Amino acid sequence: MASLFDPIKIGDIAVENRVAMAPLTRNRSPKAVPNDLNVVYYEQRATAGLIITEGTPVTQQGQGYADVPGLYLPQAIEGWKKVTDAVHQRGGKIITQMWHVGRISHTSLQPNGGAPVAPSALPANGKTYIINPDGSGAFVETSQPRALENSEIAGIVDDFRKGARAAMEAGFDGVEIHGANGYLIDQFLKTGANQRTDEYGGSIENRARLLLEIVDAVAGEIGGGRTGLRLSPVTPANNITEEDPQPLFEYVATELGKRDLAFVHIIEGATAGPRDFTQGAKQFDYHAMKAAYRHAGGNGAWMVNNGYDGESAKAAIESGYADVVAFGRSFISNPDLVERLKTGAPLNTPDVATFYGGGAKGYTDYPVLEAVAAE
Ligand code: 8OZ
Repeated sequence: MASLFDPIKIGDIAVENRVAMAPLTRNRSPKAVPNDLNVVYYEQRATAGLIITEGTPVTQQGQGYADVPGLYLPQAIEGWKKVTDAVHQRGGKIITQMWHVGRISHTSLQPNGGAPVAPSALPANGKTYIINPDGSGAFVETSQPRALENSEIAGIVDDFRKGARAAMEAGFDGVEIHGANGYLIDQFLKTGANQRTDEYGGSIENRARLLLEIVDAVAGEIGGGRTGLRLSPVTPANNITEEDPQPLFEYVATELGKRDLAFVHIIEGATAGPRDFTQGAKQFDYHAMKAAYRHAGGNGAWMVNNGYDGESAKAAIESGYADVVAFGRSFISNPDLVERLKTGAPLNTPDVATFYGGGAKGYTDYPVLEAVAAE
């Protein structure tokens, strides 16, 4: 029986244990460039089997929030090199989450102050985070998006391919494609945001086309063994809705299963909310989705996320359901989460007020066990 603390190969990436650090937006990289404080933060968490970085937009058009680090500026690649070096020095593995927010953006963040892009010109009725001209931060309504022209879509696929190449230059062990949480790829997947009448809208096959084109472009560029993706079949995050998620995600799982990928990462339920949240007429069946993936030949790691604790994570691994469990909020407040889960030590409580934006406070100042013991 596998244990949460056993090594595993996630595609081509050999990791020390099955505890992953989930992607976490922290808004501490002004000008989209990772800095020395970000290096300290990731280095502190290098005992995770696998670190998945915060979402990193592949283009400025893919930016939806102030002060998130990107993958599209040469300075950002230099900044990320320091991060990946520090994590590798401590024996960790780190991949980056490649992101395009689609309609979850604001004109002030877009190239030339333009409208954010989306499958259809439907506003999200959600909020994003910007920096005011006076330097203060604010949560504001997302801007009215415009529908992407059919002729623009190949360029977006290519942006992800280039992002994957940039990630390799920056020293990452691989990438996670962000297909979750109501951002661009999820907007294409789901009926609540996609009313297109071309080959990217309508049928399940059409709505999944952008995702699969991106997966193929990225895997073609850097290898499937370094390519994973994140999906959230039923989340309401960023006002995304889907009336019938089960057949959609079983189709996606089947198509992914035909490809050689490192992992599939599933957010179960509402992102950072109830695990039993669902959309559609019936409770979503994650086991059926996984079975569709394996049945189609998929042999990537099955990574699960959302509200796991040590006990439920161990149960998910030991039952054979999950290969890797990703922890988000508990990694914010416990840099040495793996050690704490192993020893049953208590966890520090995360401070919600310092999740987004700011400096070292609530970012790099959470205590580790040794420091607690030495006090
Ligand atoms: C919280 C705040 C801003 C962005 C996601 C990238 O939900 C995010 C995100 C989370 O995937």
